[in-house]
Amino acid sequence: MPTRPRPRRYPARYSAFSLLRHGLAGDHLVPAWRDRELKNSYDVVIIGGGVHGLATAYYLAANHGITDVAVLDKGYVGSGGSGRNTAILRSNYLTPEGVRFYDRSVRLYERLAADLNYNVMFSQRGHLTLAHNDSSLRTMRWRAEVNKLEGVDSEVVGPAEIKKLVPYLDVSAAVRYPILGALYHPPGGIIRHDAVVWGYARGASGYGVHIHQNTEVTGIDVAGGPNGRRVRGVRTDRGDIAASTVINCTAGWSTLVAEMAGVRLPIQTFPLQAAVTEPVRPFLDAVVVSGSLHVYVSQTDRGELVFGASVDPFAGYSMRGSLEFVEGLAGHVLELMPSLAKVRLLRQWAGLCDMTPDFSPIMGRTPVDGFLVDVGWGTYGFKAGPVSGEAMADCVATGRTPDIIAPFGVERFAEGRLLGEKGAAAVGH
Ligand code: PYC
Repeated sequence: MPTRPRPRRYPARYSAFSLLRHGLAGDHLVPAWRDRELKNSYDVVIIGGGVHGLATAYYLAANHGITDVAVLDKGYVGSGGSGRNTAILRSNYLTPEGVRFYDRSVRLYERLAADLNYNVMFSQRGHLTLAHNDSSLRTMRWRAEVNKLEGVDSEVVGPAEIKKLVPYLDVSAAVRYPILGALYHPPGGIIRHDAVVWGYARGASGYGVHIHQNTEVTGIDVAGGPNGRRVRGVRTDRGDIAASTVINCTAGWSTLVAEMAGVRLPIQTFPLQAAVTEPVRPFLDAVVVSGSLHVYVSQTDRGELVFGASVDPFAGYSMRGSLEFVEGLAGHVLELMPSLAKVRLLRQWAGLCDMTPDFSPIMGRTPVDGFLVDVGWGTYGFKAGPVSGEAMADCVATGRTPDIIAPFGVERFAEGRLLGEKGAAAVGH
């Protein structure tokens, strides 16, 4: 059992006087993580500097003492899906395997600020998935029962309870999409997504992990081993790196990276757009999702309304916003909350979602020895960051696939053991 390395200490708490002293002295700009020389060999190379890659690096170091680890990102940390999502956390999934997995993530998120000594601003304000017709209501009941059996707090509530939780929703019958009920999930909420990324980066770096931004992987070396398929390292635009373990933690480019190692994945990539308004007075506490209207809304602590929808109808790699999206989104939001008609949108953006046929991720070992994947995150990747990092780190350190991710192996597609999560994956896709 390796002894746990001690993380480098960073200034943690300030009194009012020390804050003033640091502010005046200008010595408060301690970088959250260190820049290091790129070595030509590491024990573990992680491709992708988003929440999944950084959490994996952090738990490898913190839980297993494995610190000879490099996280490579072709851009800057959090520049992919981790900085482009709508920051919603929840565990009210449909399959028992999914519920258990995301519940572990919510629990890790609940203690993340303390674990990382970094304020990630997790606000468990409750999550409501509205049902506008009988079939949605049936799915909500189904989800509530599976959630309860797995110990997750979810229940179906009626219009009167919804009105108490979100007074600005029109729950009368006199609307085009009447609200018949909702799946209410009190532990759900929102988090400051970039703080999570920075916190993990800082934590991992404190243990000695190397984080290399602007370092693009251009190839993966595979040779030798019992079946001629053993990973040897990666090629990058800054030189070759030897490694006996390489983990693909990318989103958007996961199939292209896996193909570099000769692994084909059943994934198609779609853009997902989102938008944010000017700040308005706090009026919306819970996160509100409507599958039928393809929309979800939350209000940040600064007062902005964050809106998202389902993925674009065509596969692609574009990360530009479109007018069609904003038009559709505005129409759907106004069906739910007509009083927002005068609120102005400030920004819109897109991220890339790697969709699998069953709307569940692909995690664990692959037919290439030493090459692991943590991919296929569709529209649900950010909420799974902590549990994925913890499980992938266990998988590398112990050589065994942890039970919590065993259902998500890539072999399920060949074996016909799909894990259908479509009924609980974001909004209707
Ligand atoms: O699965 O909760 C979700 C979600 C929100 C935004 C995209 N996906």
